[in-house]
Amino acid sequence: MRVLLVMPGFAQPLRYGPGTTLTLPPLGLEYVAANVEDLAEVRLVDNRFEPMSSVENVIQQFRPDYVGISCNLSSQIHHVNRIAEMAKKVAPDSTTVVGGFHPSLVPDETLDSPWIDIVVRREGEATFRELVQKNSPVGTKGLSYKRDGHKIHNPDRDLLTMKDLRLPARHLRSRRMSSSYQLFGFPVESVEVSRGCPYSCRFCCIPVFYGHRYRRRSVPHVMRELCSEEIQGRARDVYIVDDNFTVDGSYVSQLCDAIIRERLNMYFTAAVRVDTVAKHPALFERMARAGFFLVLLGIESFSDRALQKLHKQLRFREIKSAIRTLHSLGFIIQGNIILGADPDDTERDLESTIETAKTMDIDMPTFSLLTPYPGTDLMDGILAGRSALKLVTKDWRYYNWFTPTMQYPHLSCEQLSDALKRAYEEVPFFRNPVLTFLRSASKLGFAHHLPRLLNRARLRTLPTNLRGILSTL
Ligand code: B12
Repeated sequence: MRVLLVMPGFAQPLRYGPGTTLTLPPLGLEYVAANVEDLAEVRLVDNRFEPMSSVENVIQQFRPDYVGISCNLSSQIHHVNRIAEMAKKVAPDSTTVVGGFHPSLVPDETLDSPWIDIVVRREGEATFRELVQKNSPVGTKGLSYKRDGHKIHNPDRDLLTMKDLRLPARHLRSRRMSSSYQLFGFPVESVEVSRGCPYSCRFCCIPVFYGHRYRRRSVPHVMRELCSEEIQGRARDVYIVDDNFTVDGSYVSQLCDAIIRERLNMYFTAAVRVDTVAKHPALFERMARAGFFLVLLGIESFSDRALQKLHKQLRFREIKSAIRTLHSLGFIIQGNIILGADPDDTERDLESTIETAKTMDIDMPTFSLLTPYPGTDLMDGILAGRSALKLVTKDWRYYNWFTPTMQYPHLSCEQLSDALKRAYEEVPFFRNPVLTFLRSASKLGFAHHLPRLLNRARLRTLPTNLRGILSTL
């Protein structure tokens, strides 16, 4: 049995923002691969830097029985379809399988494609394993598939127990893949500590995808991965991909203690909620000591009214206080701000959001438009006619955060597009990386940073790093 797993390229390059500064390994596919390696010969190809012609060559030569394609972003589904079409044409006997957020949340529509045979809904590890093992979708929980012109949706599969997770199959990467995963030019690894989020922000599909449950791995399990040769031999930077890393403060403290005890001397990036910073500053001090350096904040809006409508459970004063606390601890902040966060927004509101952003000390501000992804309360409300907003397109290619997809009562699509353009022009992204780094580095002292900076892995990649940092200027 042969299995080819494909990470699709982005259909459209990012128009704005830090798209070029970060490329993460295909962690989801590496988890899936780890669970079928003992059953099949597995290959992994990353179409973000391997052109379609290379993917085609691999299919031609490898002749896979299963071609598994990841599709987390709705805006990728069109491109994923093209890959599936190519697979079917080059290897007509292969079965095409897609997994990830988008197909999981609209499986029926995904199967409308003549090129896609099977959808693996939600977590892929156990479901894909069973499919490969039985070599048939019949009766396998968590699968949707087509048979004799009908779509069949097998029952859901229970969520996995995180302690039993096999570690991702990082060894399947080609040399080219290994050298391509970077954060500002530094080799970076992605690590997942938990799945799910207990909050219910209206624009987020995580609660539905993970059945409103939050699960996390044990500290020793995570440490085993962080200390593995595959990570230690390659990268000094780790990007924690969890949506909300600090859900359980005492767990995060224990993990940080273990990282400090092991003297890992790495830098970590994680997404955290603003209110957790405001409520638990001591936790962030511990994180800073463990090497957490860049934090991603979902700020979303500076208006309490908009934050309330987004069900964000957050207030503007907490945003201000979190930024102060994080800077006092030496963190560098990336914060996203939504333009048109409130359905009742007017042009004046867009203007005032941009003006307020200029006054906030966010090192790397990014801006986006409110986008109703499948499985979100926002999309459900629109489809049910409960919202003042209306869809202007259902072409998923435009669901990229930067293209207007909804009609507002008091705003036109042009006004939204113009405001987004202006925001990126007028509010600088990472205005002065060297000064920002020095300001942050001085907080915990050079003794903290030196072993993280002066090591062989880092020096080897210095020219690429400088290029990465310069590209943001
Ligand atoms: C890290 C991340 C990013 C990284 C890039 C990731 C990368 N690989 O390079 C960055 C920061 C660049 C990014 C950018 C964006 N992201 Co993003 N991102 C994530 C995040 C937080 C983690 C992804 C991840 O690694 N998960 C961990 C792995 C283990 O899980 P997984 O990939 O889901 O795989 C599992 C299953 O899905 C399934 N599976 C997946 N693929 C396949 C394939 C097969 C064959 C099978 C069998 C199973 C399977 O099995 C896997 C194991 O269980 C997710 C949310 C999340 N918690 O997952 C959002 C998420 C995917 N992103 C999202 C969005 C909207 C974006 C942006 C548009 C905006 C943004 N938030 O910045 C941009 C788009 C960038 C672009 N160029 O177009 C949305 C997607 C919604 C949608 N329907 O489109 C998500 C779901 C966040 C959310 N809360 O809504 N993102």
